[in-house]
Amino acid sequence: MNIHIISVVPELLESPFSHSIMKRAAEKGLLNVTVHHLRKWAVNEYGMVDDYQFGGGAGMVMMCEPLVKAIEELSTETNFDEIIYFTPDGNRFDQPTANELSLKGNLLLICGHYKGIDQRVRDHFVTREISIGDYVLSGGELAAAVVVDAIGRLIPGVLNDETSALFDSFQDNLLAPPVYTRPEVYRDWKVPDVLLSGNHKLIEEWRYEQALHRTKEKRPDLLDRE
Ligand code: 6GU
Repeated sequence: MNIHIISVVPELLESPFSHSIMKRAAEKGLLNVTVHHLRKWAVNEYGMVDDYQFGGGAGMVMMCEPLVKAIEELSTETNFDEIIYFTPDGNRFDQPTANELSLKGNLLLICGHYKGIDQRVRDHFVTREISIGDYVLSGGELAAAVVVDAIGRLIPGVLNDETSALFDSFQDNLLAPPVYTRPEVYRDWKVPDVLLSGNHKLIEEWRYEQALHRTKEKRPDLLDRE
C-alpha cells in the first residue's frame, strides 16, 4: 500500500512510521509512507498557505490553491483510491473503517491545521473525512499517524501468525482478554491456573469468558453492535 500525506508540519510524521511494526512493514515493502510539505505548493515566496477567513473570526484557514496544486500534482503519479481529510467533524474512526481502508492500494491523506481547510477542497476533492474521537487536536498529523498505524498492521504479511490481528480487541466486537507472562508468581500475585493447565480448549473458553466479562464491564455498547 502507498500512503501519501500532505502536512504543514511534516516533522510530526517523521518518527511514527520508523519503528517497530510500521518499520517492518516498510522494510518488507508492504507499506510505503511519503510525507509532503504543503509549503512546496505555497502561493508566494514567504511560504504562505493560509489566510484569514471570510466573514471574520479568529483563526486562519488553509487556502485552496496550495492544496489543490498538491493534490493534482500527486494525482498525476498515483491513482488514489481515497483522498482523506482529518477533521474533528469527520466520521468517527473505528476498526471496521480500518479494515476497509487496509484493503486499498493508494491513499492520500490531508492534515489540516488552524481553523481547517477551505470548504471547496473538501467539496471537490475529499472522498472521506475522518475524526479519531470527540476532542480537538491542534492538527491532523497525530490523527493521520493513528490511522496509518491501525491500517498498516492489517495489511497481509505485516503481522505474523503470533500477533495476528484476528485476535485484536474490537475485531469481534469484544475487548481482548487479560494476558500474563513469566514469572508464574510475582510478589504473591499468581497467574490464573487455567493458563498453566496446557488444556487449550479450557484456555480458549476462559479467554472468551474474560473478554465477554471485560466488554460487559467496560464497553457494553460494543455488544449491541452487529
Ligand atoms: Cl482528525 N483532527 C483534529 N484536528 N482534531 C481531532 C481529530 C482530527 N480527531 C479528533 N480530534
